[in-house]
Amino acid sequence: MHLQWREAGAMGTNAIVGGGVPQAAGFAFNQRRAGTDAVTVTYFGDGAVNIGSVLETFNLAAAWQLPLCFFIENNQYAVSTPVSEATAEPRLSARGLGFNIPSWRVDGMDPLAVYLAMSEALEHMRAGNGPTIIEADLYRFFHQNGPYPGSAFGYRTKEEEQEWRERDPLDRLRSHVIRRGLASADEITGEHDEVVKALHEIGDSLFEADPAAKPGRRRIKASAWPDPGFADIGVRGDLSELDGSRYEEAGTFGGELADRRFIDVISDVLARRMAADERIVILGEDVNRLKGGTNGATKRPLELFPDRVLGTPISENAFAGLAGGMAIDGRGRPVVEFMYADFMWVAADQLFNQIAKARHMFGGQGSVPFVLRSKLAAGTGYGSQHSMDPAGILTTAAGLRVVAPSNPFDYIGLMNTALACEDPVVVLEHADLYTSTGIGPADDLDYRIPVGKAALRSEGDDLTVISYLSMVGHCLEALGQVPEIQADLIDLRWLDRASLDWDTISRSVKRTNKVLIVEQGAIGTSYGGRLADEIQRRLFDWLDAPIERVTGGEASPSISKVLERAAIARTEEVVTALRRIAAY
Ligand SMILES: Cc1ncc(C[n+]2csc(CCOP(=O)(O)OP(=O)(O)O)c2C)c(N)n1
Ligand SMILES: [Mg+2]
Repeated sequence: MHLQWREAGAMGTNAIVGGGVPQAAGFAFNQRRAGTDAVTVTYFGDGAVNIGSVLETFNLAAAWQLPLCFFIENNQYAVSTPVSEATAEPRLSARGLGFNIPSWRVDGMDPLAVYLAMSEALEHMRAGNGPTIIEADLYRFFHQNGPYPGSAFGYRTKEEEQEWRERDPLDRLRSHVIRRGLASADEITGEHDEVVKALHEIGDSLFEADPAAKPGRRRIKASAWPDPGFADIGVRGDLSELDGSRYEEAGTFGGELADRRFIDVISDVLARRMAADERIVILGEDVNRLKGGTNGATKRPLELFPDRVLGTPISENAFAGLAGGMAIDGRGRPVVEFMYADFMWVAADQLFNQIAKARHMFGGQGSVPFVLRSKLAAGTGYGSQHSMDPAGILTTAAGLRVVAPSNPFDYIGLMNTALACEDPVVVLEHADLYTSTGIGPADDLDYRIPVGKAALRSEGDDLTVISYLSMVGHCLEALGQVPEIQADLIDLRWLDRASLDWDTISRSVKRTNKVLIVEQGAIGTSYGGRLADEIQRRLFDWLDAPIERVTGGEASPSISKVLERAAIARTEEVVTALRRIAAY
């Protein structure tokens, strides 16, 4: 598990059953886009055939005709569960029919049969005809892990194991080779001994006799253990890729400013980056239709680069994973759109277990230049499964950077930074902001805003208000309505733990000695709780009052306008909190 050897083309083994399969589609996508005849082969078990990641990727790879071979190692069991108990269609290769994927079923104990099947599959994929499935019927002689046979656990018989033993593929290949005169028995034995010797040498370099245990027991040498200081190495990059950036802030910007519509700015900056970086590809549901997706965010990209704006089937886990694969491979720089933030739960494995962990899990050597644009739609009447603020959940993942632009000027700079960063970055967008206008550059689409830099939107000594995204505007409105409070308003911009701007927060809190954290969404998935915890830990001596918070209610918003309004926070809730603090 978690092994990667890029030089050998081994892109990473996975501890989530089926979890690597969507990424394989991303590798195949890059191979085809690079104009090579290389293909990707993803190996997984009979148990993995039933998980959504695999089935979604069957569909996506076939729809997009990717050169991807799904290689099913049907060893008859998933841990102790036999295939016949896990599915009503135990002919696993027959799954291909439902997705229009040509499939082969071979005797996996016969290396030549596997070779022939793979040769035919390769021909199919290299001819540009899309993915293939190979099901190899085979066996593991041992239990799923450890040194004992499966029969020792009672889920199969010794007789069954013996029958498969008699078809051992190594013995079988050996007898074929001898029969055909390709090598003598002695030569093969010599080769075999060579391999065993090499394995012993490797073992000896890692193990030594354990003086405290029974004779023959060995232990790992002290020198083979990693330094404990390595535990967090590689969680994210060092941002050196951003060296030499031209950073701008609206207040000091030398170019021409104009009133810009938020949604136009999204569309313009994406198109601008696509013109500059050929690796950038946009993917998501309907992004290639409706003149720029459901909100118009992909309008310019679609006009200028229609081949690089890809509408996906509805399969967040598969297309997020495919994009993760593109990024891990590095020849692609995907921008994924989630139509609604709530769908991150549907793609949770790819987002949290795969994309967010990949840099660290594979030893910190690779990068994952992946951008996810995710829309928050609280207030649009779409109800409890379309209205979440995902900031609190996304920022639990150490490997994700999370950015929340509150105005057009910042959106351009922050998206440019996200698209230059080698870490995965989630860019939050709020539907309320799409149709709003604000200050932005008249034509400059190339500046960046630094990682970890918040912005002060108003200044005052009474209170520090901390917020992000559309709630920044609501806070400004609220402060206008409560003139008895003069507050610093910090627009965090960068929300993930590693990118929080503690300089700005500390400077303010040391002056005001009071904090109000404002967010819109439900209390359970809230972002502010953890921020409050960190603030009281770092700044306890400067606080004169408990940290106050504005959040939505307990439930996710309902569709009814009245109930939705009651469930979320907007200007009025901030006003109430400010008045409470003023009276304190
Ligand atoms: C999503 C997920 N569920 C459960 C597990 C625990 N688990 C690890 S291996 C395994 C069985 C996998 O069976 P199969 O796909 O047939 O692969 P095999 O080990 O037989 O090659 C299970 C249930 C896991 N790692 N990931
Ligand atoms: Mg299996």
